Amino acid sequence: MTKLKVTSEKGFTLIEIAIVMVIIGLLAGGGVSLMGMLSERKIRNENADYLNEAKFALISYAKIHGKLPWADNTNGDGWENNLLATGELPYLTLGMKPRDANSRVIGYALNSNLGTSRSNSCSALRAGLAGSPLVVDSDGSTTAFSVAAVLVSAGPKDADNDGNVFDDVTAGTHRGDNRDGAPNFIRRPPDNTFDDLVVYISGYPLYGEICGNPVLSVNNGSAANIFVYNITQSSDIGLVAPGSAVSFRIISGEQFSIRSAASGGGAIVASNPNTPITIAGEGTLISVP
Ligand SMILES: [Ca+2]
Ligand SMILES: [Ca+2]
Ligand SMILES: [Ca+2]
Repeated sequence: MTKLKVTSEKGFTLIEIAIVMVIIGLLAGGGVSLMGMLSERKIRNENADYLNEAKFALISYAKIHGKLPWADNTNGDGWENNLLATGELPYLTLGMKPRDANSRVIGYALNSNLGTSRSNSCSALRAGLAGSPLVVDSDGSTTAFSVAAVLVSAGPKDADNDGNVFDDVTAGTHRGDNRDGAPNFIRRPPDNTFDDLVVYISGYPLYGEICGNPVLSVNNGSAANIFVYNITQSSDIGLVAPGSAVSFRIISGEQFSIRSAASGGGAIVASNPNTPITIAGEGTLISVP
């Protein structure tokens, strides 16, 4: 008869248990930091989406009103404050949700020539934007350039530790300050001392969205030739004979007058509406009685 042989299983030694505990600890720690990174990435993506949403709301607002809204001041009521060019996004004026994924209202600045009317906006855009807001984009040169509007999400923290959630860059080739855009705003990838997100609206695309190529029609009910003079380009766009009507396709944002002689000569002829006039966006009829 065969006897069953009983063997005793050896347990884990203390050292083995300690090693396993250390490995579990390392894995858990890594998991926590991985979770942290994923959640930071998620918040950053949400902020980028929110900025783009605000950008397109601004463009649509400008299409309808021919102007960008003014900024909201730090009273945070969400409504634009007349003539305020740098402040916070007027989220109620735009009908948007108020805050980014870090629960902050985003910074907003516009070129002040774009805050009043379609003809002023198109005139400024036609001429080429100048002045603030200026942006230095680290994807390009160190030269600051003028934009129609800029939007800044301060990101999760005051990364440069200067007491303001918006960050500035005072060293290196690409510098700027997102607190107030003075001397310029700065767009660049995040690092240990900078975590703001910046998007901007350039002038020429906005011109394409809100200005178009309107038609200027001129009716001449008088007994003399009249001359349609383009003041912006210092040249006649045409002559309208007595009793006739002529339509011209023009460049939005340019200024015109009706003259009694060629090349801006003679006198301004009385008309309805009177000239000089800046024409933008929509077709316009000028009648000379
Ligand atoms: Ca306000
Ligand atoms: Ca920041
Ligand atoms: Ca800061």
